[in-house]
Amino acid sequence: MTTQTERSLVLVKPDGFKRGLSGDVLRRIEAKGYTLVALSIFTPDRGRLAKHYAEHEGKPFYEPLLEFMSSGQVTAAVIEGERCIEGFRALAGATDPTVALPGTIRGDLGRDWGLKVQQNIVHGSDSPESSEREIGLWFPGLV
Ligand code: IDP
Ligand code: MG
Repeated sequence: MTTQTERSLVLVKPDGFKRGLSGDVLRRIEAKGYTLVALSIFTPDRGRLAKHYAEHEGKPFYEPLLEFMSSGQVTAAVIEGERCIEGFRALAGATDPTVALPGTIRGDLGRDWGLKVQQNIVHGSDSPESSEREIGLWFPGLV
């Protein structure tokens, strides 16, 4: 099977950043063998978050999600490697941290806090199209 090198946009969300988990997430990415292409720390603004999460507009967790994601600093990374989009999603684990398997970022480090939005430590692009769009949004100088 031949595969192409691809890139993915990873965010350590404000919950992960506040808990000092950026290093652990980046360590897992590097230990897996993916390359760090770009790294930045910033507080996401609502305008770009609305674009980032446009697919979720209208869902009950949409407003709480934007509120949560703009509540503090994130560590943003562009990572690279063959099938790294799928590979990072596997490292991250299921969206719901309660059922995310042990061994995954969300399974090892996340839990349900009884809030309107699941705080689950990380974001990772879910397709090559999302990745291109999200990298253009958060790292406009890169593409
Ligand atoms: P993903 O981050 O695993 O790709 P998405 O479905 O894209 O999951 O949802 C984006 C984010 O919105 C999730 O990471 C999580 O923080 C939150 N979220 C998704 N679904 C729910 C839900 O049903 N209840 C509460 N929060 C949710
Ligand atoms: Mg998603």
